[in-house]
Amino acid sequence: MEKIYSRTLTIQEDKVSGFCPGCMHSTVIKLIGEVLDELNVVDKAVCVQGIGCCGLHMDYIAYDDITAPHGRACAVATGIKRTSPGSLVFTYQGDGDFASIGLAESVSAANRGENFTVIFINNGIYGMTGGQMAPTTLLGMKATTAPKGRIAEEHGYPMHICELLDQLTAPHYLERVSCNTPQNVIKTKNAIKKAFQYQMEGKGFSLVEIVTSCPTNWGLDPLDALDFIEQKMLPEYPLGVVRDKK
Ligand SMILES: Cc1ncc(C[n+]2csc(CCOP(=O)(O)OP(=O)(O)O)c2C)c(N)n1
Repeated sequence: MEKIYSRTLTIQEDKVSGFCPGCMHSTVIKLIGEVLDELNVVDKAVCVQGIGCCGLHMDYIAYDDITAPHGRACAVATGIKRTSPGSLVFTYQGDGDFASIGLAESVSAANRGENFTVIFINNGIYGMTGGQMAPTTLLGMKATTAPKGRIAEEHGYPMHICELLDQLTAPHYLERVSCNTPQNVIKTKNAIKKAFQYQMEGKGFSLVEIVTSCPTNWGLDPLDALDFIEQKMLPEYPLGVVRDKK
């Protein structure tokens, strides 16, 4: 059972997680809860949720949140942060949401240097709708819309969001992390904390890309999915800081 953080920081245990076994959304939202708690900003937090499995987390964590139309979380977050600059605003978006349907809004917000944080969940697939190809799907990786695997000539290449945004002048902090090992979970937490601190200091746009698993749609059991991250995802999506203006 997941621990649930409420705005008063009590832990509710009356809900059972709806995430699939091995899904890392639950790991990431727990880290977000811990960071908000440690920074003492739970009451200031506003989460703008993307559409997808990421949105399920509104049932488990009780900060203020709003669900944006598919892909438009960065546009909604822009409005919230500009009208409520004292809030700690972050989007929580999958790769289908941020990098595909919402790419224009995502890149535009980054280019404007909006002072909010993006938590970008790269699981290489559209999770909620059953495993369609995302911009982040690996070459050769099967998806329901690419049953023979992704082919570069037909579908293009995996999209590297941190590196793409690194072409822009405005973003303050871009880092890619993962949750496939305990050490990497700690690094993920540190990256989320750093991004939130930068926002509180008024530094502008930050994005933390988290390479995660989707065992259900990858057709793997949770432990094999960890191996898949290590052997296939991380060579394509190397971990580390892509930009940190400090
Ligand atoms: C405008 C619109 N188009 C399509 C959908 C269907 N839809 C719901 S979730 C989803 C995929 C989300 O995938 P991703 O952003 O990768 O998140 P995940 O489920 O993997 O966390 C899609 C296409 C929708 N709800 N609204």
